[in-house]
Amino acid sequence: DASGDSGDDGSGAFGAAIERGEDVPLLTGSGEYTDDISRRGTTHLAIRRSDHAHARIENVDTGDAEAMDGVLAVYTGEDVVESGVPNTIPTAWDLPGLVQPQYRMLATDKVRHEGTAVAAVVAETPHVAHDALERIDVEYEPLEHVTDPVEAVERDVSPVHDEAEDNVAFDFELGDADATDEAFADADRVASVDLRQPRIIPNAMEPRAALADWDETTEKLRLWMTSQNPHLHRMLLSAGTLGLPENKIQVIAPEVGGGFGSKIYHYPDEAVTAWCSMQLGRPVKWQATRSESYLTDCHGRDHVTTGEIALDEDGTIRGVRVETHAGLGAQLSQFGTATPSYLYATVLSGQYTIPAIHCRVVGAFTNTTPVDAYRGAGRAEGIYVIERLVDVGARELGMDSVELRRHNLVAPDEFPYESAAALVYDSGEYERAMDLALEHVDYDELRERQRELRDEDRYIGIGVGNFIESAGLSPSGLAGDLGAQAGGWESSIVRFDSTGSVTVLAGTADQGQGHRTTYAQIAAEELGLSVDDIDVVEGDTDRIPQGMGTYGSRSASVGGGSIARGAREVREKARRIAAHQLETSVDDIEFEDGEFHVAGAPDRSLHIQAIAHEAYLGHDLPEGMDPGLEETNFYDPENFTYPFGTHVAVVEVDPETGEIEIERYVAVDDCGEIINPMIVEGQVHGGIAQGIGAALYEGAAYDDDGHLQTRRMDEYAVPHATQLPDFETDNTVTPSPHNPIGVKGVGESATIAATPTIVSAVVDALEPFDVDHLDMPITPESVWRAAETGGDR
Ligand code: MCN
Repeated sequence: DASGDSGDDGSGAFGAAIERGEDVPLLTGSGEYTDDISRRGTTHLAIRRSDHAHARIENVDTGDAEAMDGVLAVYTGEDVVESGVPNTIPTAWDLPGLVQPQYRMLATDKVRHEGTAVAAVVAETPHVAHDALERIDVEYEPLEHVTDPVEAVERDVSPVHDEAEDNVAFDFELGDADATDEAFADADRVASVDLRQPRIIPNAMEPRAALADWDETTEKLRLWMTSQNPHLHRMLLSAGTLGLPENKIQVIAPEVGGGFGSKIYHYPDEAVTAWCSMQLGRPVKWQATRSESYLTDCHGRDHVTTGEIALDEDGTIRGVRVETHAGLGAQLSQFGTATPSYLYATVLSGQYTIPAIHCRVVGAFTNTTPVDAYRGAGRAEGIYVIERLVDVGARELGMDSVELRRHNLVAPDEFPYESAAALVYDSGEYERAMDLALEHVDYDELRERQRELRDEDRYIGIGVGNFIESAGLSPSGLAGDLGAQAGGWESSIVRFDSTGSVTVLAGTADQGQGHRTTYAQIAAEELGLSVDDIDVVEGDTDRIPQGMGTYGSRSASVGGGSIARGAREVREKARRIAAHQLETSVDDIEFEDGEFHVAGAPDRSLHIQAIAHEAYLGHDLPEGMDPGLEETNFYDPENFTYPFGTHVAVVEVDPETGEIEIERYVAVDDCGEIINPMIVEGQVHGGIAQGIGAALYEGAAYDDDGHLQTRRMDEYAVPHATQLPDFETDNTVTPSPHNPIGVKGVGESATIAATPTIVSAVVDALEPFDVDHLDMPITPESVWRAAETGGDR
């Protein structure tokens, strides 16, 4: 029963590889993105950004810019302060002892990273606005800067914020330190790894954009923007930033060209766009350039870690200890505190039964672009650490890494499994997925081939990556206990109209994931209809009253769960109308393929679409029933979902040239019941590409002056299709018991899995050269050096 426990025969839409309905407008160019939208009298905003990593602002002279033809206004940070708006970019996640410095729309006293917004120009055309930026004269007194999270804390450097003299924003601990120390003392062996997870720059196809239209007569703001969560943006913009009630703000996310996390956050730029419109009473548009995105979209990762694993000779893992310095950048971004703390430390048990875990994370301010969630967010960093530890542990024991993994896997009968890192895993069959992945590559034969090839001085490596993910942060109460300033629920409306068509209005917001297709499949299944009968609407806070948005691979489970529940309520109301009109009791009504019929009398039937018509006529409804056929649903799941799987990579490295070739890539994923296998496969493909990108190509770099060196697409290596192998994908299906449709998320799984899998494969290939670990991105140069020196350089 692909539709979970709904108990009725659906339409077969759930589980079908239906083509994505959204693709035709996207592929033919008729999709409407923020920059495609214009209002009468639209003006254009450009933002002057700091070219210093750290400096005091001595003076901002806007006179020359203001005098330019076509310039309407030039604003500084002082102007925003004087306007009296609250002027705060709030963080949405609190932690014990968190230092929360002021974060304003435009800087007033200091710039704290290259790219800090210092002044705003509004002009009649975008070209004039950009030209005017150069006429703004900003005088700075440069200050000492720091870009590395360890140096920020350990070296005596001038603080990024006066409130945090040692640059420590938080010092977070999870797990039982004493029990972990004991486990290490009692264990036969200890292995460790020092590793870095470099900064990743998200590369959505569409850079961020906003169009704000303040209506002075109604005092209402309409804001079109590249948002993954319009309702959260409405919430954060309202009280904290602009000082407006939520009902005076409409946030609309039209087509959004990718996000990967970067469009979750409440940045200064969109807020400045809105504020400028409120000042001028005219529509204002801001469209980031690609380089501006590189400087200002929140980066991901930036961890420096020491991990240790305690083992017994037989391969039993006794404990794991992790200490990480996490770079937060110059300001606390929305979920920038949650990502390296709870989202990271809680997955350190991976797929394994580990009795003792302790993790400490020092969150450090640095003079860099703020860091926040990037696809895999926290979970990717955590799984990377445990998978590297399992590999170095296997080396230490002289054991095959698959055997070490197998020895410690959480078994199917141990669920729900409470890990020592505080999560309760819902369900899983880890060994089955691992064996399936190993079967695809014929693991034993492959190891044999590896041995033979080494005799010919050829080096293939086999990398295995086991992962879990905690997807869809919930329930809201738990999120609140951990510091979230937002809920973990999702909301939707399922609405029949009088012609029998259905509109699903959902609080999530697609950026390419295919919600219009998969949500239609869920509703069609529950209502016995075709997907063509269903229209899905997202991304408009005036049409969809409430929502939390799309991140953390939550839409299928939390958003889809809400839609399924709403559709079931609608179906039950329709059943009561059917019983009434067919003059029988509700219990005697059966439902199949959209048709309600009297049990044992299939010819006495009414179609749900005909009932919809009756519901809106309201002429003949059961006594006391209100007309209409729609339900609003709020769904707050009782737990996360826990997707899992095993990825296997086979690489060949050439120690002479350092070249790495990926021969095969196999991904076995388990995301519970699958709504649309084609979309799931697409998500896995994209995720693997990003995971490989991190392992082999990507990484933001700062120079000695604190300038971003990788500031354009030709300086930052996003992998090309030609650098990627053919992906071989497969699935196991272990339904989530916490979810009305049995689904688990899939949007981040493959990114989480692919990075450790590839690193594991390259390091495995270099085993004869005594290489235990290589930091990312692993380049031909680093492979060559490692082969030369055994990983010492
Ligand atoms: N799905 C399914 N069956 C399942 C699980 C999911 O058919 N068992 C479908 C869903 O219905 C949805 C898609 O797969 O159409 C992804 O679902 P889900 O895992 O719930 O993730 P979200 O929709 O919440 O998307 C967020 C996730 C994240 S966190 C990042 S980052 C990411 C990702 O999705 N960014 C993306 N995938 C992306 N894909 C594109 N094209 N662009 C991005 O920016």
